[in-house]
Amino acid sequence: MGSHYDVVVVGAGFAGLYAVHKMRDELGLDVQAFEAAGGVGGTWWWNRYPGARCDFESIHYSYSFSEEIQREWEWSERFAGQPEILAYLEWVADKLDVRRAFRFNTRVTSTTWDDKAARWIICTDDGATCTARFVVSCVGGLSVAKEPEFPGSETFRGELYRTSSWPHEPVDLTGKRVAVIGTGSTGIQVIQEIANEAAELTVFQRTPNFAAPLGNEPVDLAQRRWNAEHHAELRAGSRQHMIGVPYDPPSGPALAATPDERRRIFDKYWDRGGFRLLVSTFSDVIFNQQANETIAEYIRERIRERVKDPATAALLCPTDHPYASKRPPFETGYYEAYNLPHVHLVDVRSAPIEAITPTGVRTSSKSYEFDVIILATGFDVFTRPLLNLGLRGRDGLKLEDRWANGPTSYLGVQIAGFPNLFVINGPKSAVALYNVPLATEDNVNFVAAALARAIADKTATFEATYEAEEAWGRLCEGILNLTVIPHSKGSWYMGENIPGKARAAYFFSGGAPLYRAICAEIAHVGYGGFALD
Ligand code: N01
Repeated sequence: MGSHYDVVVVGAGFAGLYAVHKMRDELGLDVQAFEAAGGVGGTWWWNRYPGARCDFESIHYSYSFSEEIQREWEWSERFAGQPEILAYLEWVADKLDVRRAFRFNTRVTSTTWDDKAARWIICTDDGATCTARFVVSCVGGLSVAKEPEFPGSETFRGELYRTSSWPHEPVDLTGKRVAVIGTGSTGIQVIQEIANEAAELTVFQRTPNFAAPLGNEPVDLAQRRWNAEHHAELRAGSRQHMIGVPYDPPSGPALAATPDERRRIFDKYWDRGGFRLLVSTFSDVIFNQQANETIAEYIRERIRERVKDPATAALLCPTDHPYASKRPPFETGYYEAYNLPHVHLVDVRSAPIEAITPTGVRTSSKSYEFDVIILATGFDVFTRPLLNLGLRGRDGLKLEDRWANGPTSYLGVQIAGFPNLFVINGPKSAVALYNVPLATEDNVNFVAAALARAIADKTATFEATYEAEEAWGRLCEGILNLTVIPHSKGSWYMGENIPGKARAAYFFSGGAPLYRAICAEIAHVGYGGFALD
């Protein structure tokens, strides 16, 4: 057996970097971290596809824990692109000197609880083994690509790329016939970016999406200075907002407004960018299907205005799910791309993709030839990244078996039966509807305080109880059922994008302030719902 550590951290994204800093530099613990990628960045290391960009404003989608980091880093665009976010995370990693805690290009293959010794045994794909008193998973929720259902991808004679493992060297699409499969946030970003580069671009769409303008622009010097001077008040506003960004509160219920008033408010927030259209317009659009239909129809109208061919516009208008019941994407010129003569939209709802062939794609009605195929078909969210750690808890309990009927957790941070394992942004945490860096900081701070308590009390095991987990699951389910989200079809929000995956509440949807207050209260009362032995 190799070395023993206080804590093993897995993952070097936003969560892993902060967790290492917190556990090592603030708690003084002996930390070993592993990362499958060749460097830091997590999502932003892997997702290098053309057009990759964050749709939360960077001034908010960044760490808030350090005065110095906030003061020194300046964002060049309102919604930064992948290269700038990766550069930021690399800069933070150097500033905190956390790289030396990591073994890169090293994947954790099994994580087994040793009941007698009250510690974890961690094996990695380089054949090494170590042990740790605590494991902190920072593997992310959207980090394992969905396995494509189409047979034949290995037979394709052209170039085939997945957005989530895009090559590091430039991919030249000029003069090529390109296919994009998938029109979620990723597909939309790729399509609008490459539409002018490819000779022919064919988009395979199964479900149209409600995309709204991103509203990106460069940040001028005056604004940068203002941001640097006001970050404290911006963060204070973020902490009070349900999605962790200081957006305007909504104007009351849509159903109480006249059609003209609704139009005025939707117009006001339409191109101001980001999630404002959802959270700053009307209070009932996320809860009431009739109210939701008012915003859904508004977006459809705007799509019809922008797409010249009425048949293409009709195909691009979602009609089978409420707005925001699937995670809403944001765009810049996405709909206009379909006005270009060399951009084609293929409906694979009516004629599904049957196979990738040596020369292209075959649907149930036609075969298409391509030089390049890009898969933007999404992720096996929340559960798969944790299952891939090969977790076995008390008495050899496999996480697969524990989660046979869907994921369970207490607060998203612990799983009953898996003592001393902590999860950052796990299933049933608040992260899906919450600005990720702030959600991350909340979870890491909670876990660090829990570890400090366990160490101070000489507690051998810190573990969520089954009862607490069940109650938390019911709360997550109950709040989600108040919203339109369960009316989505095929959304990763409900685990429905993966054939055979359990349909469940995968996250806490009660908003960031409530989540944070519950976590704080639970810590304050001595970690109710956790067994400290
Ligand atoms: O994945 P998705 P994504 N045949 O699951 C289609 C975050 N993100 O990578 O809807 C045909 O949303 C599928 O069709 P359907 C963000 O949280 C953030 O785009 O299942 N099509 C859908 O169109 C986002 O929500 C940013 O009918 C198939 C697409 O593939 C999350 O990542 C940027 C298919 C998958 O869409 C995931 O987004 C990008 C099949 N067999 C992503 N299987 C930011 O800006 C799947 N599809 C921060």
